Amino acid sequence: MKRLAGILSAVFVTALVFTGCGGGGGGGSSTPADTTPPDILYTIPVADAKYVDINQEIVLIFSEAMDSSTINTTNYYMSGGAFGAVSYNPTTHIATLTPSSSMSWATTYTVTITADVADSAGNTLSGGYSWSFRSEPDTYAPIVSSVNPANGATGISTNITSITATFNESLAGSTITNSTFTVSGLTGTVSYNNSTYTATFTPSSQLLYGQAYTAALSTAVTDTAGNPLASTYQWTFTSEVDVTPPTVTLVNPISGAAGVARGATITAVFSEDMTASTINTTTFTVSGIAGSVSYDAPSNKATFTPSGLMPYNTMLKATITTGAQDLYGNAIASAYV
Ligand SMILES: [Ca+2]
Ligand SMILES: [Ca+2]
Ligand SMILES: [Ca+2]
Repeated sequence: MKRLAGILSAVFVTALVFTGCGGGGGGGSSTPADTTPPDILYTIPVADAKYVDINQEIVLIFSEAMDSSTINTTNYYMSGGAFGAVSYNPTTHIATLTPSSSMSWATTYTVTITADVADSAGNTLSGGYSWSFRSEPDTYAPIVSSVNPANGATGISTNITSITATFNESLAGSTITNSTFTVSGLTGTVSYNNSTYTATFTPSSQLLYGQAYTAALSTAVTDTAGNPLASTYQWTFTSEVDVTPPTVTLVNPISGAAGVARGATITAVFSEDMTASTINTTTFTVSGIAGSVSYDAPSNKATFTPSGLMPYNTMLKATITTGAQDLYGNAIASAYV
C-alpha cells in the first residue's frame, strides 16, 4: 500500500513539471512525494573493522525514516548466525542486530542488508549493502591522541575549567580516577566520556598565575580489554601571567568620616593577595602619625595602628603608595588617598 501511494504521488509531481505549473517545485501546496531511495550513513562496526569485541551489537544508521516492517531478520542478517533479534528505532533511524550469544574470536563476519528494506514512502535501498569486520581480542595499549591545553602551551587562563586527554579507543572508565589522572599542584574532579574517549580533569580552584603545571596519566589507565597505557603520559602547560594591578576595595574609616575614635585603627582591603613585605610604614601612612602596619594574608587587609591616641578634631589623611604590590609585582595604579 505504501509503495503504491508513493508511485501515485510521483506520477502526480511529474505531471506538474511537464505542464510547467510547478515553477520548479515551489508552487505546490502539498509536500512533494519522496522519490529518493534511503541511504546508509554509518555502521558499527565500520566496514573492515578489526579487533571487534565478540559481544558487539551491529548498528546501522539510515539517512531517513524507514518502513519498520521491512527491517527484519530476513532482510538484515549476519553470516554465521548468532544474531537473533533485529530492532528499528524510528526516531534515530537506527537498525540494530542484537547478539543472542557471543561471536567467536578471530572470525570474519559479514552483515547484509538487502534491497528489500524501504523508506516510509516505499523507496527501496538500491543494491542492498553488505560489509565485513573481524573479531579479534584487543592486545594493543590505548594511545593518547590529543590533549588540551596542548603540551608546552603558555598563557593558559587561570580560570580554565577542564584539562583533557583524548584517546584513540574506548577506555575502562573506572580506571580514570584522581589517582590515575593528576595535575601537579591542583586538586580537582576527574571524569570520562566514552562517546569521545575523553578524560577530563576539572580543577576545584583557580590556577596560580605564571605557573607551570604538569598533567599525568598513569599506567593504571586501561582500555576496555584491560590493556594499560604503555607508559606514564605527561604534558606541561603554563598559566597566564598576572598583569592586573591590585586595587583598594574597602577602607575603614570611610573617606571623610567624622567622629572617629581617637584610638581607632585604619584598615584597607585589597582586591587580591598582596606581597606582605610591600605593605609597611613607608607604603601605608596616616598624616605623619607614628604607628605600625600589619598585613593579614587571608583577608588581604592592611591595618595601620597608631602608636598613641590620634589628635582631636583633626582631618587625617591615610595614603597607600604605589609601592604596594600584588604577588606578581604589579603595583597599585596610583597612590590611594
Ligand atoms: Ca526517501
Ligand atoms: Ca586497545
Ligand atoms: Ca594582580
